[in-house]
Amino acid sequence: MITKNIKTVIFITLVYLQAFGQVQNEPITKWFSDAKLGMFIHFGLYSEPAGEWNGQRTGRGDYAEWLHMQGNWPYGIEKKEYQKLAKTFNPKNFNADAWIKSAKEAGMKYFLITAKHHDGFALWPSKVCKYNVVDATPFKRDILGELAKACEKYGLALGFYYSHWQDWEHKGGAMPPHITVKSETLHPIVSDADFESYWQEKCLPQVKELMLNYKPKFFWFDTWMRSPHITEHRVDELIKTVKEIDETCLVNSRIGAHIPGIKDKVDYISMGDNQVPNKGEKKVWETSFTSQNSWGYHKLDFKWKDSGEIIKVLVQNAAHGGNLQLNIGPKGDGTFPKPNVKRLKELSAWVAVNGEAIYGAEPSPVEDPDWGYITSKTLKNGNTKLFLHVLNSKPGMEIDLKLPYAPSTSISPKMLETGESLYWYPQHKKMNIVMPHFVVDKNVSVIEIVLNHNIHERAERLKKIEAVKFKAK
Ligand code: JFZ
Repeated sequence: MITKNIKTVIFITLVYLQAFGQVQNEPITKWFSDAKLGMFIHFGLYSEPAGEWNGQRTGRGDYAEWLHMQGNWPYGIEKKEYQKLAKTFNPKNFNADAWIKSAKEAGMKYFLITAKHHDGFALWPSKVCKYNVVDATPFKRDILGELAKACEKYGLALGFYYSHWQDWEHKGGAMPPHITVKSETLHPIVSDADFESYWQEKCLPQVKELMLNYKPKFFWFDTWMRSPHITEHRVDELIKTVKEIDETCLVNSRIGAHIPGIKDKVDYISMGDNQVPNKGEKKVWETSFTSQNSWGYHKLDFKWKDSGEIIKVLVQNAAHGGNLQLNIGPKGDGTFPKPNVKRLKELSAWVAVNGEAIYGAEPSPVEDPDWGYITSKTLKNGNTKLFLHVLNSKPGMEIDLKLPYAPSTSISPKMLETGESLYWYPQHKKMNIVMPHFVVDKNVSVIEIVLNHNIHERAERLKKIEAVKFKAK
């Protein structure tokens, strides 16, 4: 009886250790690289004026969240004037559950929000600075707290955008470079000593507060050009502040975009705004992608991207090992603009059918074809499954898939959505596949191909054989 118990205990311990050991071996970025799709939110005092100030449209760049600097263009708005927006900030229809539910339904695996943007206003009851949603507005609700709860409920990873460099509220926060706005008189150049006081009094304590209060899984810090204030030492200090509380919390490269070797210091790489590269990176990366031109909701900006474009960028990034973070600027009342509601539904329909080709998928060893993009997965038995993402498919159109070797005739390509088997014929190291006569998806139609081997191993072996042959010659 006793030995049996001991045996059971040992058995359970071994199983536990093995499982635990495996979890430990996984890189901390695994969830992020599997995710492929996230929601980015720009929300704050600027959401109500939405790109308009005294009947005038915002200036250069036309970003609604830059109203403080771009309203009354080109001079910017006096701090006292801008900060009055807090007195009327009251997003009555804000519903954290509804936001996160729609993100979940659209296939988003994580959620990122501007905890504090450049204007320095905090969306949580910060003890560090009274310029926040509870102490300074009639709304008096902890927006981040409500969102954190909803993320927990729907299983989305929560992350914060925090403007560590620019802060237009604190006297020591960095101001926009003077080439950007004509604000010399309003905003003098900040000395390093003043910046240091902002850094110690506001930036570091607020980041610590966010870590302790809401346990985010990642941060998105924001610089985009050389700044004398963001030194390597300060970048290290900020990373340490995060990692001391939670080692697994991810940090992005825009914490110090201009610092040499920054990519080695951080967990993931952020592309420039709306930048969709043609090849991958050594580390996991993401593109933050606007729905309109502006990040914050802009009522006079009608450059809405359609869902086809969004889906194409999603598969292009996935094929190169990157994520897409689709930005939404909620309106001043706390609801999503109608065009976003529609696009989220369209995205939701696409991922409901084709999600398998995206989530947890990897780039394939096959180079990008001219008709679209390819992702791949390694199956449990070690074999490879390829997903061909065909853009703008036409009835009966022919596409070719170049393989590292001659294809076996037993391969059977199928449409992922309908299950239709596709006719194809081999030609040297190529499969010529005929698309269905009824277009499955006019944006991105996905074909799945199960190979009876591992394409990476097969390609490696071929390379070695070729090398031996070459030597023999
Ligand atoms: C910054 C912010 O100023 C902007 O308001 C928004 O939050 C966006 C996500 O980030 O703007 C940028 C940042 C980087 C570039 C351009 C604008 N860039 O790399 O070209």
